[in-house]
Amino acid sequence: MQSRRKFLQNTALLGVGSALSNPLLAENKLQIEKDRPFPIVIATWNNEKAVKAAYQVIKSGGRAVDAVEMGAKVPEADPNDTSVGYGGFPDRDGHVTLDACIMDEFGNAGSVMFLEDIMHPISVARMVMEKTPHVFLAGEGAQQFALENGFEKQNLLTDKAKQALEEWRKTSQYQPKINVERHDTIGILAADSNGNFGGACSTSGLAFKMRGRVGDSPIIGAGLYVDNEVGAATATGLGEVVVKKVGAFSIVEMMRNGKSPQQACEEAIKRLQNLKNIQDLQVGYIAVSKKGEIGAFSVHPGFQYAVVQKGKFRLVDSKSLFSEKK
Ligand code: SD4
Repeated sequence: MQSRRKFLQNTALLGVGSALSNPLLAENKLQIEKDRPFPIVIATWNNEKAVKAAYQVIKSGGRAVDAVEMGAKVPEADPNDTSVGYGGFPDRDGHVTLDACIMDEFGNAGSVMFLEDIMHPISVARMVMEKTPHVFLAGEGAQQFALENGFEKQNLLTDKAKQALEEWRKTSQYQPKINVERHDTIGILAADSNGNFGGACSTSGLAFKMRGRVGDSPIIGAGLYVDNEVGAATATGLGEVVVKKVGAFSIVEMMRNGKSPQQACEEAIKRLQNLKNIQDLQVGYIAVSKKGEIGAFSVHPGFQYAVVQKGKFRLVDSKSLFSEKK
């Protein structure tokens, strides 16, 4: 009698053979591949190098979660990016404190917040996801975990960031206003060739924030949310308002209920309208659906997002609630 294993092997071989020998089936398969919107990588702001690095990971057979981790590491290591990792602007006491989170296609999540002296918080967040029973690690505990797992302490405060703090201290006016600082927080979403998602978000948070302040970026559901059945969303801008509206999760839920990513991002921004001072703040959302559709929307003009889809890069100006540049 034929064993079950042998039977499966034979039928698999038969399947491949008939697809290859049937030109119609082979052509169909090619067409399906061509029409597929995946792989796709999309990130907040002009994170061109990051989306390209992430895309490369997928092309080399990596998972979407590997891709977004790699993508987020690009601005984390860039001293000229003043909103993420090394070179990030410090809090008002002169400390660079980092927030990051990551999610994979199985709904796993990991996050670090208020982490100091570690260049790649996104990789620590991934380790929290994969090596601990927890989701969030904060402050000293997050750093201890990182050091125990092979990360090294590094001074992340650059001369440029120090100078910016000194300049700010001349007035010490803390009123987060739109575009007063270069917003470059990276929120990055990816889907591999099979449409499996991953997402990551990494930031040094608001420049000159109070010591201990944590924003939306490491908060699962606020700064980032991935649901492999539906799609993914991420946020940038003033974290306090994103947290209050649980931004990324609300976008994914709206997509689950039938809205396109564009409609969902617009609705999520409109929901900020009942908060006071909306005209003085900036928030940008991006989202991707399971169909590979993209959405983006912001409060004010000036928000851009970077995309690589089927090998092609583009930088897109997001539509916004207000049309006048402030
Ligand atoms: C925060 N959302 O910490 C971040 C800041 C940001 O581009 O996105 N800057 O509130």
